[in-house]
Amino acid sequence: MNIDKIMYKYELAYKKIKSIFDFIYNEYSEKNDVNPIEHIKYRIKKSSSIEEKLIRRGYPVTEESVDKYLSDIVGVRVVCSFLSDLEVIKNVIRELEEKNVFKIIKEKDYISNPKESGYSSYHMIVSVPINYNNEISYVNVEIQIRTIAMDMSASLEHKVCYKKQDYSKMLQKMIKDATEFCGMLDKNLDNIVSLEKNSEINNRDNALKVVYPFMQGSEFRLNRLKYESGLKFVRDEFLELYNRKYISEDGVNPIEHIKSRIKHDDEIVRK
Ligand code: 0O2
Repeated sequence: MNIDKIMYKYELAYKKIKSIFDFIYNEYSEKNDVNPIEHIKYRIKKSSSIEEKLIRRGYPVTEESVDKYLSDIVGVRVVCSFLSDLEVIKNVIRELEEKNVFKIIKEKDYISNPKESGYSSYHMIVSVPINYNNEISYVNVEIQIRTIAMDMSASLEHKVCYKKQDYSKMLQKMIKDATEFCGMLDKNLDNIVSLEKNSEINNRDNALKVVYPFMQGSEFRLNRLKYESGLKFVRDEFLELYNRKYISEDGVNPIEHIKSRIKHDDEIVRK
């Protein structure tokens, strides 16, 4: 199978979906709304994982099979703080469908119906239009939506158990317990968050708001370019090298994911 032949199309879909979700994330951050998104992770499946998945599912290892059977060559993982935020994100995705940005073709609710492993997450497969060879083509993209707590247990489970036949019963139980604990944590957090939201509504008129007088009419604008290039340097040069070194030495990457940010102007002034 010559995977490179078909990857270009997936790279276009990757760029498109990334720009859509980066835009959503930035909109929430810039409006200084409470951002329902904690972080977003994007990935294109490696060719070794594509082959492994076709074999695992019993499909022929051909270029046609990739398009026909795999919907998660391009993946987006939206990690939210609380359960209620997941609904916000699902609605944003539905609104995008109404605006014909893409089409939702499948939804899988592993939160109401967790997998045997305890895996919880909400999956939406969307069909994204791209301009490929001067024609409109459609590429399926898998969007996984989950809370921080779900992400923690799923990431651990993925690292030590998922797709491994030989993990011990004890480890399996530990991971299941952790998953159950995370589920409980989400429910409790959700109760607290909704109580706080209600009391916020009741107290809206006489709410005790922290007002920073020095911020009023602040014209402060950070020269972001300088910081963006510093951040890009650290990410691209240093961390890429670091990752490559570890991955090539023993095939195991000690880093699960990397998060970076540049402080917003109002936060800088407040601080
Ligand atoms: P990887 O290594 O994460 O890329 P189907 O729709 O059933 O034909 P598909 O696409 O396998 O086929 O759907 P499913 O089962 O929803 O799995 C999609 C992805 O969800 C998986 O991709 C995993 O990323 C994640 N996932 C599914 N089940 C589990 C689980 O039990 N534990 C963990 N941690 N993650 C899970 P891949 O390609 O299998 O793996």
